[in-house]
Amino acid sequence: MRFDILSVFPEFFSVLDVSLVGKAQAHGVLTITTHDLRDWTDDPHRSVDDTPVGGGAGMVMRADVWGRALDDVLRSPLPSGEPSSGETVLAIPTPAGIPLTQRACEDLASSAARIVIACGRYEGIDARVVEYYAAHNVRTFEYSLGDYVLNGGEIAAVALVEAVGRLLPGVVGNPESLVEESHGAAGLLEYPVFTRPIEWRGYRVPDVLLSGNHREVARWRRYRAYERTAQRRPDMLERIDTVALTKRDKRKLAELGYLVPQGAAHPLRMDVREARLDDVAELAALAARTFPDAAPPHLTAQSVDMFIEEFLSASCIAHYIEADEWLVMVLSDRCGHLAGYSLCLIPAGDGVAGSDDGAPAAAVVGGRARRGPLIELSKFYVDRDYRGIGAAAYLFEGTRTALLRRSAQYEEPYLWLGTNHENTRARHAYRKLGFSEVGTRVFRVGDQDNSDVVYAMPLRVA
Ligand code: 6GU
Repeated sequence: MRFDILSVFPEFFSVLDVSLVGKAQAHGVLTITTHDLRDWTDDPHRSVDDTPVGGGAGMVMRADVWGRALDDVLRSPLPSGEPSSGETVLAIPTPAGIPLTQRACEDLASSAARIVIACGRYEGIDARVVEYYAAHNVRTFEYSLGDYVLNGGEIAAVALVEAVGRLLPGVVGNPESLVEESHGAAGLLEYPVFTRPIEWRGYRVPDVLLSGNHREVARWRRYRAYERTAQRRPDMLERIDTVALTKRDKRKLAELGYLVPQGAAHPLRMDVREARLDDVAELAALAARTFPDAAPPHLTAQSVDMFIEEFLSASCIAHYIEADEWLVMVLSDRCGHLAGYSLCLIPAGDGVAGSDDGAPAAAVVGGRARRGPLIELSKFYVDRDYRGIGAAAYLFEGTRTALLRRSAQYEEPYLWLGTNHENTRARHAYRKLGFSEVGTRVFRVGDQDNSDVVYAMPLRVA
């Protein structure tokens, strides 16, 4: 590949003579020619700029000078021996360009035979220059390195040569190191890397990397990549492809707030937050469609409807949201669509919530006696498409955190719930969330009685 760089500072590009790009030049994999734009000026001052038409600060680079320079450079032949296949691309660094991406660099590396880089200074190049060449069958590419301003395009030209050049065959010694890197095919930032010494200033390399278990190492790296990407580049995480994700991958992403519901092509960023009054309509609809899912088969539709009418109507939900003793948490996307909710009854002081409903006031779990309130998890529902993907664990964690904030002054607050004994899916899920079975109760839905299992757990994780 051939690069031609035009600039008023051609001496700037001596950096390209060192390192891998320098070696690639020495081996003939790529050729870099720099050109002094002032060679195409036609006045004694060798001036390349003028004041902006229409007024304003700064100077603009002249179209006539750039036109003469680019005509010559674009017309000059490729060095002999190079395949003439591939396009010539006119690349123009500018903070007003499209962000330079790894995909764009890959595309240039595979499709371009020559890249001519026109480095502007001052306020940029007269806009007619790029317009003219685009109209005359030259592929143009106005690109930016990021959302900040440099004094000129030279740094960005060096960046383009290196980012494209390293993708050419033979530039990077081990092509495998191009596979698992940031901005690679997976669309994630790269996981953290380590080398010897294993222990350095009291910091140890993570043990899993020393285990020799390749599956575990691969999983550990994938999860660290998820975490990093979630923290630093959430925009990237929302674009990853979900088809190859395992159930465990989806659960890991859910912990980070990125849910992959049934059929979703990309993860969806969701929050667990307290419900607001503007959630009422959506929340009432969610509550009405999820409540029957947990009801045992012998319950009649009429009993279920009576229950929803009495306890889950929009006006009930508005009351739960407004009343201090109730905490309503929702699993919500950024458009306010709700995929799950929890409803907790918080007793006054270190009292018991739901003593008439079978609260296990005397229960001790894991040898940890209750010293604080016994809170009732009265409702805990996740929409159908969000089951089995870690959404419940994410909603529960958000609920637990909110409850801990509310009972921060107590040493050992407890949480309890009742669920129908036939609902094995829910019972399994509650055990996985950390609950233990502590008793039974009778729970009335409409005019029918149900036998429930009662679960409890300390709110603080051990
Ligand atoms: Cl490509 N040029 C200039 N002048 N500033 C920039 C840039 C390019 N990318 C980010 N800032």
